[in-house]
Amino acid sequence: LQFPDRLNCASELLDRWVTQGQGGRLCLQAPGGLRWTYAELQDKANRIAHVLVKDMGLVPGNRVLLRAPNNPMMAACWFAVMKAGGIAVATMPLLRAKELGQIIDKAQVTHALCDARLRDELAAAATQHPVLGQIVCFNDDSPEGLEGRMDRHSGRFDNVDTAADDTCLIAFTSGTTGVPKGTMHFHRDVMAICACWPPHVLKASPDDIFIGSPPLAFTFGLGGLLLFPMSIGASTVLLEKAGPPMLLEAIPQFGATVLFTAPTSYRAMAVQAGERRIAAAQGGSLRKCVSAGEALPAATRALWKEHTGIEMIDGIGATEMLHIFISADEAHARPGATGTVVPGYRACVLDEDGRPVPPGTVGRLAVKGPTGCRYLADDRQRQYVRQGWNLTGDAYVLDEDGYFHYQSRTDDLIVSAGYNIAAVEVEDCLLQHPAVAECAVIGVPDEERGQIVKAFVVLREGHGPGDTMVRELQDFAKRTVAPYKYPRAIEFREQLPRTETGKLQRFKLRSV
Ligand code: 3UK
Repeated sequence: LQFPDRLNCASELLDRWVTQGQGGRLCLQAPGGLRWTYAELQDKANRIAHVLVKDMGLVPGNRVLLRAPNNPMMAACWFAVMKAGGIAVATMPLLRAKELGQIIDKAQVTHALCDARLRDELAAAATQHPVLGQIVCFNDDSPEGLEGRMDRHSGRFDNVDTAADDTCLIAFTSGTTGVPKGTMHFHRDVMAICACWPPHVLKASPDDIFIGSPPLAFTFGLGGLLLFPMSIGASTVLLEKAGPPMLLEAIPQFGATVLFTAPTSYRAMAVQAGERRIAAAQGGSLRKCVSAGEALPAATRALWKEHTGIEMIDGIGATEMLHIFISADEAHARPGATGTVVPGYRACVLDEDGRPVPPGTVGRLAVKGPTGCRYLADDRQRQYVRQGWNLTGDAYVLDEDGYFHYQSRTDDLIVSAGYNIAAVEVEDCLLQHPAVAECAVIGVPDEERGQIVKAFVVLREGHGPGDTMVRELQDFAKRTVAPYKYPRAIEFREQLPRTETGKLQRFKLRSV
């Protein structure tokens, strides 16, 4: 991949279409009838860039916090920051003042664009962290609100002539271990992810309509729901609330064709749609379904296919790597495997000393490519990157055919009575039982065996917890996988602890 020395990703992803006479193409849609073309999004982003520079005193390199649910103004603000040469620091809508404060402090955030409905927590954080001196809100009718200010500026803006390796984004990890880390990405990294996975694996077309749930503050959502569609001139539907019921409704309503969401969300949609099948896919619009963020259980892949006829596209990505680096398209999907390495990247499986292990052996996943980990002021950089290889913290098995099979997080592998047990395999087995809606498996300390397998289970409607159900699930597991893998302990829950991005927080299960 080659990029010119000077590069601004907003010029490539947004302005290019208008310059090429394609400004009339549909770009963004949202519930309530909002439809913006590429030219309209450009006009908004240009006006916001003027507000940032002229009203708020932004200079290139300043960090701009963005806080909003997935909506078109959030997208316009993101591009405005790029155009003005700022650095976007997107934050999850559910964050509280304390967490926002940590981010403001760590990233030295000086400016913020915020959805007025989420103003309070940010205002509280800013009082504690006066480095953030400039906050302007949108969805706000007052003349001092962003829309009022936009009216007073021009719809034309000359993008700041940024270098390809100027930082344009600081993404915070969703924190499955509890402590968020900031990762820095350049303008060229944004273009690199658009050039790797989408054309080689997703293979969407300019007529596709993207939809999904991950927040734009999560790089899975930023890529899948904004950068990737715009890199090919396609359109995207931004939903502020995108739980399974809303997705089931919105997919047919917008005629969406490409869906991005997490494995649990696919499973919940399939379970909720029940016998009716998923209308969206029954002779309907949906044609590509991408799953990432967590291991995709083979049972969920099978359930989704049974309901929609669609083979899912699984892919592992990481905030540190910006997007997906191992994946497989529909035709090459293998249940139980994440896929093969995405063109542009290299991946291998290493032992504790950093030597490649033979195929079929569990080891640590290492990845190298056009994007990679750059932590902001964090000494964990040394643990993540060794000799140019990014260690994602995942245990994988590489098979003879080049497929990577997810096992667990490296610090999560269950070792019970000398056996290595992959939590996902046990989860996948339990998910095949008709009473199980969701489940999570961890290793808990045990005097005799070192660790034992423990399952947390959410039951489907119409099934009750109790000793009989415990025995039933244990017998089922013993019949389905090697008996030493069966969950010796089972606890029933109403729901499982998850991050805002749908990722299971195993550390919370372990600490009870
Ligand atoms: C896990 C997966 C198995 C894995 C992400 C797509 O999830 C994303 O980024 P995060 O920084 O977490 C990274 C970690 O999540 N993981 C993600 N996808 C899979 N495990 N199968 C998968 N398909 O532990 C990884 O190290 O939150 C995903 C695109 C962009 C992203 N940031």
